[in-house]
Amino acid sequence: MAARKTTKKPNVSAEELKTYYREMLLIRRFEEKAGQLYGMGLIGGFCHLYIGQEAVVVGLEAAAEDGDKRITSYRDHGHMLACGMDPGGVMAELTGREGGLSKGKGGSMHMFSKEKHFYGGHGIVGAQVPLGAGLAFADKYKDNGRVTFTYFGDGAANQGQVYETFNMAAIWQLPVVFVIENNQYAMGTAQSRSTSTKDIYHRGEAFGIPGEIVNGMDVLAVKEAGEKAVAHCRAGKGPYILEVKTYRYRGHSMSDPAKYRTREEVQKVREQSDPIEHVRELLLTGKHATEDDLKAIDKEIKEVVNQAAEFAKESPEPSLDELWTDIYA
Ligand SMILES: Cc1ncc(C[n+]2csc(CCOP(=O)(O)OP(=O)(O)O)c2C)c(N)n1
Ligand SMILES: [Mg+2]
Repeated sequence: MAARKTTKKPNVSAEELKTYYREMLLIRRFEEKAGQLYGMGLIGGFCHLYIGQEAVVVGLEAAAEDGDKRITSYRDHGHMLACGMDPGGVMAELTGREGGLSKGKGGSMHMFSKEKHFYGGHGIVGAQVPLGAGLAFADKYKDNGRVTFTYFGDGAANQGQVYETFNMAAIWQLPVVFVIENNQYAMGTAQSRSTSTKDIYHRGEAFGIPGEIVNGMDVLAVKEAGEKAVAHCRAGKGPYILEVKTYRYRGHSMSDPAKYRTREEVQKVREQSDPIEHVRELLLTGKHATEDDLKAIDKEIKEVVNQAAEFAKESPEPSLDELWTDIYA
């Protein structure tokens, strides 16, 4: 993973930088709170936190336009918050309550939003990849200029369905950005143990799909790469692959004892490449914000997250009648 860069003068406004800071911080604090509620027994089942990977979604959302679509795996809270879904609705879904975005019946891995064009939340590794191509197929058919961001992990990238999808997306020149969130682990398996090559994006070459590596700890680099990928898709040139090198600070899920890596390894990334610290430094050294300005943002975000947690605790359990709604048969 590339080390943090602070010397390069960023080509963004102070307001934009503050927005990215705020959005990444919201994800981080939200996930920390979710971890706490899980520890208190208020969240059951699986819960996969996104801490460390915040710059990936925030950077790509900065490159998206209204009406663009997104679909991802079970590690999905960050994607939902970054596309503007309500933190209270997401948190209440985690606690399985009526006020949750899936009325408490989907949980952490299964939320959707028609309004924000968020198509899940998928617990089956890799399953969202062909679905993402399908969403892009619909847009191509409608000729509406929309692009679909299809996110998946380094582990998922070893699945056969990913390459069937690459083939079809290339044949049909679908407007889809395949985002490989390479956080270097698939559950407890390091990428070096599961994947034959260090980089994954070049597998697209076999299908004629261009791609590149992106520093996923630098929100500005992600945004820039995202804009390039989106422009490629909107120009009708077909799919594009972004392999975003990132790192997950927490275990795979809340029940992971994390014996497959050292504390020092995690600590080193936190100290040297944290994506939020990166923007914080840019804001301070560029004199775009003072410590007090950033403290005020921190306070504001804490308040949003506390309110989401209160809502998630106070919302009632779904009524028994809900057993018979939203089902196919
Ligand atoms: C088809 C399928 N196989 C196995 C699993 C169990 N499983 C859940 S997550 C995971 C690892 C995926 O790793 P990666 O794609 O790198 O995503 P990350 O968790 O790092 O975000 C596995 C094997 C599953 N959910 N679905
Ligand atoms: Mg992974």
